[in-house]
Amino acid sequence: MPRYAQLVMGPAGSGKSTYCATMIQHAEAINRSVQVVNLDPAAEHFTYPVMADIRELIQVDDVMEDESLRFGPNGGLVFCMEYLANNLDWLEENLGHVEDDYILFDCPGQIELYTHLPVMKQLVEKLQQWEFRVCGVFLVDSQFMVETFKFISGVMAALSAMVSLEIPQVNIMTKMDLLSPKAKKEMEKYLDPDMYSMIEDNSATIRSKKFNKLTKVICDLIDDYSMVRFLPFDRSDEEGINIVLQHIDFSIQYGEDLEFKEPKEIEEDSENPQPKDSDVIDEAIYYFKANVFFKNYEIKNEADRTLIYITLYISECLKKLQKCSSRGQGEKEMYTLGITSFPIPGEPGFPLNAMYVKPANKQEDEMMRSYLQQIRQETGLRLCDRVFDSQTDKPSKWWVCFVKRQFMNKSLSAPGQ
Ligand SMILES: Nc1nc2c(ncn2[C@@H]2O[C@H](COP(=O)(O)OP(=O)(O)O)[C@@H](O)[C@H]2O)c(=O)[nH]1
Ligand SMILES: [Mg+2]
Repeated sequence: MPRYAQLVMGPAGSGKSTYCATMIQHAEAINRSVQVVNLDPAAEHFTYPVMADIRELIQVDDVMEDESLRFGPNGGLVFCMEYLANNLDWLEENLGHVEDDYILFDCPGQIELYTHLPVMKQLVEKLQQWEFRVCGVFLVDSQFMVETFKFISGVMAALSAMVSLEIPQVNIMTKMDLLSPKAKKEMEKYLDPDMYSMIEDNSATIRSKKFNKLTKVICDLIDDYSMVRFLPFDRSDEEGINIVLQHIDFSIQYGEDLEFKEPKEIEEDSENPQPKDSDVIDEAIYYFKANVFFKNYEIKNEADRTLIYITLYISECLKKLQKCSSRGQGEKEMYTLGITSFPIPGEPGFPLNAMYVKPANKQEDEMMRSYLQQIRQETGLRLCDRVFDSQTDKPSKWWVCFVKRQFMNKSLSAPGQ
């Protein structure tokens, strides 16, 4: 069974330790076990519990005070990391041999560790030998990224780590909560970097023509190969944190063993039996599989049409439920979505007009509307049963799998597309 690791990197003060603390809290909230190892010999305080701390092996103050070494803070730190690389048995011992564990490594901020020194690479190789799947998580402070020049410098630092470590890497812009609304708006273009337009926007601030040209070429290259993308990170935004975690989990294939089960397997799963007297709503939830459903679906009768309607509605519900952290909140959202005015067959906006016959008169119209509304309400409630664990009120295992799957498959495609 593999083990999973995030190597949390980035310049000093970019928010690595805060990121680790936030992730630990988030993991707790969604019932996942995640632990942290502090690898920063100069760390003074952090707010998370550690499973291992490099300062038990070596302290940067001791190195700096050593008469024979006479290091400054930077040199001292690099010395400590090299010392770690030469004493990786210490780390192995502290990590133990727990299968399936998930560990964040809170690394130091010396940028040279990620650009040209071999220490981090040695660490990665060792972790891989110990059966860890490692994802690099490179943080940059959004405060320093609001201008094109600074953004490019952040991109290059992230790229440098990517190239030297040769592992999947997720890049993150931290401290999004500190940005003014205007800066946040400005930041949007950096999060989905259409580098061309950025350069056009800022060309007045670029003085040298040659420099302008070089910057443009670098941007084009990065853009063409989609090499560096950033995800926003705001420690107060649960949903955003979850998206970051999903990206990372996806890159190291965390939870492969929790994959979606085929309906037959679920039937055999005694914890999750399909209700004996199930109706079309249960069936739709039961067979709901993002992206697969419509492509190969042949409509045979009215029940199939209902099934398709419910399936589309399920995907709407799930988008809402993704933002809910408790069953109570979920039920409220589902109620609102269920009664919100919605189109029925024959009306513009109904997604399946080609497949449905519109009501022949006012009476049929009303009946159809009330039938669909009942279906919507009931579907929403039953989804809450699946999405929230009845004992913990937290998102269920099924839901965690689903979100992951959804992330991989993008959104549901409509019929005929
Ligand atoms: N407002 C805000 N402050 C943050 C955030 N992340 C980090 N900080 C602050 O930035 C400083 C440096 O953070 P720290 O996690 O110690 O950075 P590290 O050196 O990369 O480990 C601390 O004062 C944190 O409180 C964030 O998301 N929002
Ligand atoms: Mg730190």
